[in-house]
Amino acid sequence: MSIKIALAGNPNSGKTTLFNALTGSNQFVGNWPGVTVEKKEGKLKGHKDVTITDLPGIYSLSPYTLEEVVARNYLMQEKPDAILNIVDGTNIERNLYLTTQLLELGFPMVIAVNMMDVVKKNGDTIHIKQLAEKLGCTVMEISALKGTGIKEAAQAAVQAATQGGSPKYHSFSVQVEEALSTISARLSQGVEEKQKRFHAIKLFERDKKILEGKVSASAFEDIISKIETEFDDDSESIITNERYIYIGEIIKGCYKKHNKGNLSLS
Ligand code: BGO
Repeated sequence: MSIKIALAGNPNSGKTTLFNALTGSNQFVGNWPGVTVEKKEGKLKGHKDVTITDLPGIYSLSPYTLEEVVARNYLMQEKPDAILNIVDGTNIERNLYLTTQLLELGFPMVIAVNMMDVVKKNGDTIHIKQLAEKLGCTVMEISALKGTGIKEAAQAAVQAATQGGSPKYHSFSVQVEEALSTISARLSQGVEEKQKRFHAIKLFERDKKILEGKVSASAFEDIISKIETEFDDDSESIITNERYIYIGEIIKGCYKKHNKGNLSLS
């Protein structure tokens, strides 16, 4: 059985270091179809049947940069068996912005919190178990540079891929959730059930590249503008704000900065 694992993370999160450590010289380099963004794939060391695809480094799954579009098209079209999301532990709040969006795609996912050598050296604490409970998926601590925890993280991703299932995702406010359900219900059978939520969020954000040509831009305008009037804000900002509030809550319970002596949001 062949297994496809997508490696996703922010630029500078240590993705290349992890990819190289996991695949060694077993890599193939090319370009993503139609664009000059480099595509790297490799076999997981000791697992001929496991292919790791290194996605471009991105901060979000929005449609604004070529890298974001390449990454999300791959995820939606190729449908990996699992995502290995590398997160920079020294910059965890910012990195979780992408993580929350990846979870909404509905694929099995493992989070590898990287740079743990630096986090520990700084005397900071990340409560990995609580983070896993809050995010509803496996979270492992690693140092890609030192090679610690990486085999275990890869093994966890292989296990998640084999087991299947969807991770949990966070709920937005009641009004937004209602709008997402309505949009979701109106999506055709062309969209796989577990990917409906991601599509509904993107359509709510007026993402023009999602379902391009299949859904008219104005199809959900009535639902979206009703919420915008209620919140006095545009739909994309509503989603972004609610996402950051959720991430702030996670950080409060799971991250402690040494020199602050109290729980930190930064
Ligand atoms: C430089 N721990 C530590 N301490 N550093 C790490 C870890 C880790 O676990 N993982 C990665 N790094 P990329 P993207 C560098 O290149 O893999 C470091 O963009 C330097 N370079 O070594 O490239 C890694 O693919 C000069 O650092 O990330 C790299 O996601 C001085 O994080 C950087 C200091 O890793 C980004 C660091 C000339």
